[in-house]
Amino acid sequence: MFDKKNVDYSLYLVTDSTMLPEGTTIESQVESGLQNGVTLVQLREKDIGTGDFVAKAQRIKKLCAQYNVPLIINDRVDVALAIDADGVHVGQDDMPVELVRKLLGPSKIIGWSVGYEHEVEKLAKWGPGGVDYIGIGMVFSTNTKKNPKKSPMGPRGVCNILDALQENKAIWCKAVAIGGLHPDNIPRVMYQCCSQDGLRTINGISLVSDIMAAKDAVLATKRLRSLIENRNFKFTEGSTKFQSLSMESVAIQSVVNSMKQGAPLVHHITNKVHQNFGANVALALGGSPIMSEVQGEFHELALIPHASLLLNTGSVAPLETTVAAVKAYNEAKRPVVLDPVGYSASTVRLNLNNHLLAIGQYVCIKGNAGEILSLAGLNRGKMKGVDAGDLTSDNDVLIKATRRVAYLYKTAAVCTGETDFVADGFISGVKKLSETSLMTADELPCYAINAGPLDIMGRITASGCSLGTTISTCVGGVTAGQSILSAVLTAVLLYKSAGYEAQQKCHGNGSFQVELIDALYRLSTENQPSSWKAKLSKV
Ligand code: TPS
Repeated sequence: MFDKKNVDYSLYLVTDSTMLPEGTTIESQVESGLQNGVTLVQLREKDIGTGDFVAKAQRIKKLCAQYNVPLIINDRVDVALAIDADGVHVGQDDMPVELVRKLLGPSKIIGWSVGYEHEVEKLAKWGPGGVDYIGIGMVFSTNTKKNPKKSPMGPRGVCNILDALQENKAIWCKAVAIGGLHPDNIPRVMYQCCSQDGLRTINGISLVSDIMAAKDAVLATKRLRSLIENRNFKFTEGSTKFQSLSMESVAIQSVVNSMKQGAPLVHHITNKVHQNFGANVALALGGSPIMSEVQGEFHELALIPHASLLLNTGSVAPLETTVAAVKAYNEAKRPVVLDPVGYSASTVRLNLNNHLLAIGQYVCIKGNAGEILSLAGLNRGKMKGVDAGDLTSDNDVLIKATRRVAYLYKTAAVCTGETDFVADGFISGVKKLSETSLMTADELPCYAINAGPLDIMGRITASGCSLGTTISTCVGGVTAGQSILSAVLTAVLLYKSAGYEAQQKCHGNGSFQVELIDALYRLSTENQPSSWKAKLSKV
């Protein structure tokens, strides 16, 4: 008899005999998994008679025993008891957990499907005698579950559940993620999913189709196992390690040099108002702008050296187009900058932006105060106890929100305003299952960039969007080993300094636009950051 405290949840296979490829059986697929690194098995059979279920369970139990791997039965407590399985997994609508425990006794494993924080509150009340682990999901959409009642939660949803486990002190309860998990998204899920106190990550990856529907389940399992062992999630050629960047630092000059030399292709998917101005900003910086929504060419564009993608959701391009673009650039390990314009201004925008946040990894997420507050979940509507004053002008709240966005999406978060804030979320990326993060959300390094009031910026169109262009051009130029965060900070400093210069020289809104482009050209060409007006300080 195994000890349930020592169960290895890292690669948890859930079966389904309706998707087996020709020439395979449930036994052959499970055995291929067991031989190559599956650490836990759940027998899940939906349309099958009790007799057949028990017979199958006995065969699978024998197999699992050969590899010293526990066997969990889905839903059917009677079958689990009949074959003396190691545990039962139940969903929210199945037999209540208290009854399952009563029937199984204290030493068996009980797993529960969880999608909401209030479910975690419930399991915390039951204590260690209740649920042993939860299956958090669905993370992404899946064809495996018929008529799913929940919509995909994305890594952020998993983070919320991990937070709830911490807040409710359910320390004994292990957690696996499930739903639409495949090699193209597992490393990112492992990288992003962590509670905000840094202390809890997922303990395992649980999946059905990636192994059960695999023509070669040996290869599929080996690939999964190696992703789980690998602690380096590489989503950009640039380095996500960052030391420091002072105004005198050569780091800024080297970022600008790389940008000029690399002449990055800056692929914009952006709103119509921004397209022309953004293209001119990219050109002034030495970049090569392209405004393409032609899905067929995304992969080709992403493979061009120094290509970067700026995704500005202001004009709400078709979901399919934006998703394809993010996937192409993520796959090519080229940087993607997200500007979630009007993040939650309407349901359509909220859904689109949340979908993009769930399916991709961004080197930078840039927004104004309102957008960053909403992304962080700190906007007034949701924040308890705050009913007066304008949060968008409360710097302490904005800094907290910027750090939280950086932490949630493991990105460089930029919050724009009279003072811009930049938080480094890369540092909090989780390296491996069950490992804790280096930092809490509130401890993330955060920087303030200021050049005094630049009111005129708000009086021309697309000035905020063009900071996105500047960031994309800077990060596109980054060479291997150069830091992404240096590039983001450099872009913010450069853009603000150019804004200051243009404000001094212009005669009104019209000439400000022209002067801004001239200033971006001049400051980046001269490359003397010590003379830039915008100053950086650590907060
Ligand atoms: C550990 N569940 C949620 S999504 C899904 C299932 C079966 C389908 C995933 O398929 N957590 C655990 N066991 C369960 N049975 C569930 C949750 C329920 P695919 O990997 O093919 O997307």
